[in-house]
Amino acid sequence: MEVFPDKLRGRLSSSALSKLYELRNNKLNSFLSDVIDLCEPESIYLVEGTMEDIEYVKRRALETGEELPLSTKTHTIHFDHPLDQARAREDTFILGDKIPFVNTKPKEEGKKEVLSILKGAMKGREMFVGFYSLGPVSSKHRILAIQVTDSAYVIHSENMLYRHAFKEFQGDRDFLKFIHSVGTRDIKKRRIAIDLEGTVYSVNTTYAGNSVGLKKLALRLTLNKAVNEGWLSEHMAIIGLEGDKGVHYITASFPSGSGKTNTSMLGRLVSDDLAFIREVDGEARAWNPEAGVFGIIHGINQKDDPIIWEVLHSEDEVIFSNVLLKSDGTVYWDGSGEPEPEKGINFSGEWWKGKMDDKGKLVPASHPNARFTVRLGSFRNLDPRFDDPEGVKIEGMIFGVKDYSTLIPIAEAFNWAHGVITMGASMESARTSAVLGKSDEMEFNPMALLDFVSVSLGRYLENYLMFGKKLSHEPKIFSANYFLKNEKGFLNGKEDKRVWLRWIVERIEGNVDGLKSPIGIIPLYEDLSRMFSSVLGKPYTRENYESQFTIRLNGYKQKFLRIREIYANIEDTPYEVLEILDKQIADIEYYMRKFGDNVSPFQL
Ligand code: OXD
Ligand code: MN
Repeated sequence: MEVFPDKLRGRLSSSALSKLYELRNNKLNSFLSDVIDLCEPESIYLVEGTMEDIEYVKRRALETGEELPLSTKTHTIHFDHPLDQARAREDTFILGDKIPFVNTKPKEEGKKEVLSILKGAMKGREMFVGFYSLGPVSSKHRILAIQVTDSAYVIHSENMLYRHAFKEFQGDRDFLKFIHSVGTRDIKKRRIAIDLEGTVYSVNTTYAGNSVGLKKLALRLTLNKAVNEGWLSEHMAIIGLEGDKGVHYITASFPSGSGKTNTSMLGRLVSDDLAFIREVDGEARAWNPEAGVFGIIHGINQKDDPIIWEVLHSEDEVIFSNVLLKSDGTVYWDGSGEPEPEKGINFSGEWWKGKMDDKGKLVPASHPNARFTVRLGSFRNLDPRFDDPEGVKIEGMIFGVKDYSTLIPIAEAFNWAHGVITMGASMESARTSAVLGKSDEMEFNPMALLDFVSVSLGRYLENYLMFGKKLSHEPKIFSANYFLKNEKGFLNGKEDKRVWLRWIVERIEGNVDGLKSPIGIIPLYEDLSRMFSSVLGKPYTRENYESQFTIRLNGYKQKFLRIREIYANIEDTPYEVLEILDKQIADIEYYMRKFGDNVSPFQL
């Protein structure tokens, strides 16, 4: 028996109603009628993804004042509440039993609370319903998702960041569900509640990392699904690197704000933030669940980020968020290399140079976590295969951190398990501005995913180790750190990462040997010297090499002891994890007995 709820009739246009009717998706209809009962919107707009829909949403975002027009007609600016400028860790929780390192709330209690805040939240408001696919629409691995929101800015962002897939909802298809309301913007009542059965509720927030369901909220659901089904749903960019023998795809996992977006611009862009990785015929294949970029804008300048700069200055559609709006209708952000204006409007309201907040701290012109939202199609380095339903074959994986004191710039793991555990699972990185709170504190952040794990780390790593066992072509695993310092300051220039990527490609193509060290395989001086010259046209001295690749054995040892302690205290950590860490520590200690606290690469 078909149920076509009456509730839908009064609130939808007749053409939207008949389209919904034609889908004959009872799960969808009953979901929508439940949301109507809960949020009580005045009207509903279905976003199928037609030109008309796209234009309508953009217009509504301006009419509601959620976005303001800029002098370039295709650009807009959006501001989030001053206390809602980043991901709200404390207000985001998985509904369910306690899991170490994961913010959880008992299911009944957490759900009751968020539902009570959402009750009637859309009264007098328009509700948008968007239909999307995570991953290429024609891929058999794509995941369908629905966003319901009363924010035109949120649905506008979804339209730019994800693939429309209305027709795919035909029949009783399953889908992930995201329910968002701007609410009353009362930060004390901000809640992001994640029900791993497939629904996320978000209210009293607009910052996209908390409100745009398909991005970081979906990641919690797909990660859980991946662990249950034996694949990987990761916080990783996907990049194609051109070698002498063709294009090789790698993934890159970096905590936000430590070089991921920038790294993805150095090759062919497939994804800048997220990856689904599955085993197919013994290969690791990857897809980008997204179709756009929600990137940090702070520090983006013409010299270091020419491709992003070009996109932000093109006629293509851009939503800027939390940057400074100037009186001429253009925008400014810190680190752009342009002169700081005297005044403007920013996330704190009216802004002038020297403005202090109520704690007596200078208010920056643009927020350190200010962002841009653009479509992938705007990037001239977009890989032609970014939408390939078969995905791309992954031959390398980078785990990168922002570490001022210990990790060398680049190293290769001995094998999958060594890389997964000592590089991925052992990541510690300086805290990012993408999260509310203090930045620059060192934080344990395995696979740059700690904020997004929705299962216990033990199960998560067990799945990773099992995944490796299914592969007959294991990707090589690398650790990277662009931020190493000594007493004189940073040891590498911003552009040096091009050389590390070149080394990775040459390792994949089997062109270069490496030097065995206790923590992995490291580059040989001669190879780097050749690459600095061919890639950057720069000399590379033996002193440069020695300062960058001296292995700070004691630093590494202390780090692995900290990591071992963490995993030893997690009940379901696979035994193999501790075994690998113990062996790693023992190997370092062996070198320490021979060389002391540091070993120069010339001694290896
Ligand atoms: C992001 C993040 O927005 O990781 O990508 O914070
Ligand atoms: Mn991210």
